[in-house]
Amino acid sequence: MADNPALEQCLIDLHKIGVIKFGDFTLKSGMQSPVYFDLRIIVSFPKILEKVADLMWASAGGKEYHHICGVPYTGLPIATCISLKKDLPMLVRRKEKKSYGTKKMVEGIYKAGEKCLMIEDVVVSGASVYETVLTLQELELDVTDAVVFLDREQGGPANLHALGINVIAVVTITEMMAILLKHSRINQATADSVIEFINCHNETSIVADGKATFRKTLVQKNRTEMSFGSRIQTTVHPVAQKLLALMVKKKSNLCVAADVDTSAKLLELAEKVGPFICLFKTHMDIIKDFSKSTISSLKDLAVKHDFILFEDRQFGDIGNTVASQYGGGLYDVVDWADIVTVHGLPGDGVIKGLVSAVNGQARGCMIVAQMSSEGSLTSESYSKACVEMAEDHTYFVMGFISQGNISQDPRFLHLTPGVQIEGAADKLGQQYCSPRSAVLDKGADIIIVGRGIIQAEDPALAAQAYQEKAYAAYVTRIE
Ligand code: 5BU
Repeated sequence: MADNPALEQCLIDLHKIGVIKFGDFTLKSGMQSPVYFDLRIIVSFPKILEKVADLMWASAGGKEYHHICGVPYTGLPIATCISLKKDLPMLVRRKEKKSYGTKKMVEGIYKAGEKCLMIEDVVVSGASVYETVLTLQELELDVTDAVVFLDREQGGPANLHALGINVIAVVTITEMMAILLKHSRINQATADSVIEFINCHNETSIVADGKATFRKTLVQKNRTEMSFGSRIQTTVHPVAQKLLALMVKKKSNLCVAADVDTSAKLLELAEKVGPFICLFKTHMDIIKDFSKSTISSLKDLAVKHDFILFEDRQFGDIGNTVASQYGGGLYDVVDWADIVTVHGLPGDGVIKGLVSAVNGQARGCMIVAQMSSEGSLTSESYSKACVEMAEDHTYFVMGFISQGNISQDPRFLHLTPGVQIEGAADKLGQQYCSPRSAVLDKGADIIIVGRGIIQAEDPALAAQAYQEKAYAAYVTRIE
């Protein structure tokens, strides 16, 4: 990047006043970050606010606009500053609709077709910019350009570009680190840790109307209308991507519930059903002779037959407790299970707790949003809250254990237990439906089958039958 003394001085000032912070931060999403930007505080430093506004206006490239609009909240004072200096009328979009009066979402005077420039402080996924742009576009304003001060290089400009919005950033996080390093504001190790973090978390997506936005095209579709293959590009979750690819390759949307009680039975079952499944679900605490070697043999079989390990641990305690349960104890689940189940009941601390125990591995979870058992207490509003929790934590949550189509967002897999070809119920409250009904009526992407397979005379043959029925139902669904 060419030398830009004004930008360099501005970044030094921002660092001095504490806008740019280094350390260990938990972001709104629960993600741990070594860097944090708090541009909100620039309202206390008018001279620095003015410098930020000047740099942003200079980056805007001299196009003509009728209006300027800041994304609430930090974009607002910056837009106000530019508005005053450039005599450019402002529009203000409310964060929440007023419950009285005109109920207008946008304050200011405008006409359809007028051009408006968006102003935002930091772009991560671009979701906030997009939300504001959508409101303005609904009012028939012409909004295609956004200027942001900092691009965190986590996919925001690409996401917005896919939705027809150009983003100009004053500075990227890489450039910012280089400038702070050049002026000895930080050391090499700090700069490296930030760059490494960005490299590991460089993809996000925007969900528009509950549907994920394709990065490469503008097509938006419902989950149940989409093929597993086309859903790969809608998610940035590494385990979800791997699972969807594996489901396509093996033509399998079958998960076996390996509810057996010894290591030998577990491994024998994995060997037999391995070729027909995408997921091998365990309740490891049922195994009487559990040991590290059970896990190492199971991992070998997962590689041999290409399936993913899924511990149905149903974490349901406070974050601090689940962190210890997940990453320690006899089972050390985080070490070997690619996916675990978790209850939404404790609130999102349970997700944050699990995430805190993940040490660089690709790991994910399914939220138990609905249960198959008779009299289950999972109400509609509870399931809805689980979906909201998933939407807030897409870097860890891959989907749901469900009994119905609770989300059309193609990123979220729906896994449905309580499936048997015959059998309607057991004596302890389990309720069954057929593989076809699970996929077509209940919106399952993956069916979970335990006793229907493990108690069959020939589990391999049974697994093959379930695989074929569930996959055929899925093919019917997307046709
Ligand atoms: P079955 O033998 O097919 O009934 O086994 C179903 C499996 O799915 C078993 O491991 C249960 O623990 C698991 N399960 C379930 O049946 N229903 C639920 O709502 C949830 C899990 Br959550």
